[in-house]
Amino acid sequence: MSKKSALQIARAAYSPKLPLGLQGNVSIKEGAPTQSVADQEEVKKLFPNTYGLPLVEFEPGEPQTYAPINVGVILSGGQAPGGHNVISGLFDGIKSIHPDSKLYGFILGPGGLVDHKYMELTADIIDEYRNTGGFDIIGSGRTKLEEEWQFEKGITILRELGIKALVIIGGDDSNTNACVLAEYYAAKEYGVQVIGCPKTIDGDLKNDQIETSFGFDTACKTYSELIGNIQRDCNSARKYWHFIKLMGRSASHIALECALQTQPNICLISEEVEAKNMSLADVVTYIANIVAQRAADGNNFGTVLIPEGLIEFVPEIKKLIAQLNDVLATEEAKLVARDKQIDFVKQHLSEDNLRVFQSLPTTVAHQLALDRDPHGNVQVSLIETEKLLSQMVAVELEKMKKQGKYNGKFNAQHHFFGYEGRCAAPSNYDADYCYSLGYNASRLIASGKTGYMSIIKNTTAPAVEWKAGGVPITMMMNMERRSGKMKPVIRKALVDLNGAPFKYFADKRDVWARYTSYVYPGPIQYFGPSEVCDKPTETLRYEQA
Ligand code: FBP
Repeated sequence: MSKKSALQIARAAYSPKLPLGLQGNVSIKEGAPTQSVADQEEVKKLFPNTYGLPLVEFEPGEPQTYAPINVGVILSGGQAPGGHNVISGLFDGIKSIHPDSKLYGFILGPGGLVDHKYMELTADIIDEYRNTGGFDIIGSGRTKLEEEWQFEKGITILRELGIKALVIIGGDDSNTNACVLAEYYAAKEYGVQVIGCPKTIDGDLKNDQIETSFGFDTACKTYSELIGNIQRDCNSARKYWHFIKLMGRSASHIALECALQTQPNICLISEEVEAKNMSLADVVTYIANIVAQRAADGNNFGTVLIPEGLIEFVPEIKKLIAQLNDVLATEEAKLVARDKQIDFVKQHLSEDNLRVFQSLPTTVAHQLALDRDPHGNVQVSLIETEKLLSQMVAVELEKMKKQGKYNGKFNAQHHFFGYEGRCAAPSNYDADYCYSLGYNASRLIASGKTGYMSIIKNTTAPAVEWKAGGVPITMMMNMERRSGKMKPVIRKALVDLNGAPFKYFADKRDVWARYTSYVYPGPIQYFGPSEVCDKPTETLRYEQA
């Protein structure tokens, strides 16, 4: 084991808080049957065994005796702070059910289940990872679990290890696949339950039942600390415009939350760009006008927050990506050599899409056309939107200068904050939330549930008042077009332009643009007053107000 930092040693002693409903013996309260959020008939047909199940909630109850249970756990997709606490909560939960219960971790994501790579997670291993960031206890991966042969390979190893329940910790795609697996094992009567846990720093796995995905809190606080530091530097030297791209593949929740925490001069929200049908040129003009206004006030500096997924939301580029996805999903495309693919896609694009495609810098065009993750998503973290925008703003400002509309200096610095926040030591919020999600998953297992996601609600209240329970995953599904086919998927939560967090931001942004109103949040605190250490995100605070 590598050397530990002083904080890591002190933090290992932290006891995550649990909701009252999970402390001691529990009883389960079941609600009415549920429906999917849309496309009810199609989703029901695809999930005959796991559709329509009730919402459940745990309350303090009478003592019960259980047999030991073997459980498997998988970390799926991008890292998010708190994953180790989900696993330690699950471990403590199944041990409280019966001390002879065992926990097995599948190595490097869903691929570990298929390839039979696993390890038993014993108490001494778990203790090394309590309250730490990262997913390194067993590693994570993006293998898609969606084909029958994978499910069959999975059941072989699950039977060999006597595993009766599998917990999949992942985002919307991974939980969709968890539900497909739950349905398959239920239909085949294999006797293995599947439970999901809502993970992703992106914050887009949320709805009426899921208040937030874990990791969002810590990641946003980490980025906001860095943005605050940059803003202080920026306001000290007064000579740079900082273009800061923030992770969040699709939705702009991270950018919005960081804006609420730091009050930058500009924050773009992809969902608004789409709703207003803004072109890339419109976005550039919006930024350039603010730069010019600040320059007129003598302020040749500022900060711009850019959500990673922006490019996919600019309507003209979104249309282009949709056609690229369809073109690339054809059998014909799969036979084309990689170095011939650009020419191939160009031949298959409509006139409008071809014009947009050719107007993009070559690197961006190539990234849009070629690079996809295993779920078919454009790898937006590879696209340097922050540089693309600052270069286009510089050109626009030159034009404005010639027209006498701008007379300032424009020097840009570029940053991308993503990986910096995904493995940070979890904040108290994430440490408690994740531990509760994992512990709660053990209670869903003990209650015989499958096709459910572990949920903890009321999280802006003190932890003891949090509500623990489960939501049927099918309840969050609708049908969407993926890789050229209609598929059942959990609906992604984008920034709600009528929601309180965005409305607050929209109300303040003109003042933040013109005047320097920076806030400097500083680093996450683990020791000290509760209003500093246990503060939830601004997003949750406004949403729950
Ligand atoms: P998940 O949705 O799997 O949690 O991952 C989110 C994310 O962190 C995005 O914000 C980012 O675009 C992507 O992962 C980067 O993926 P990778 O780690 O494969 O580079």
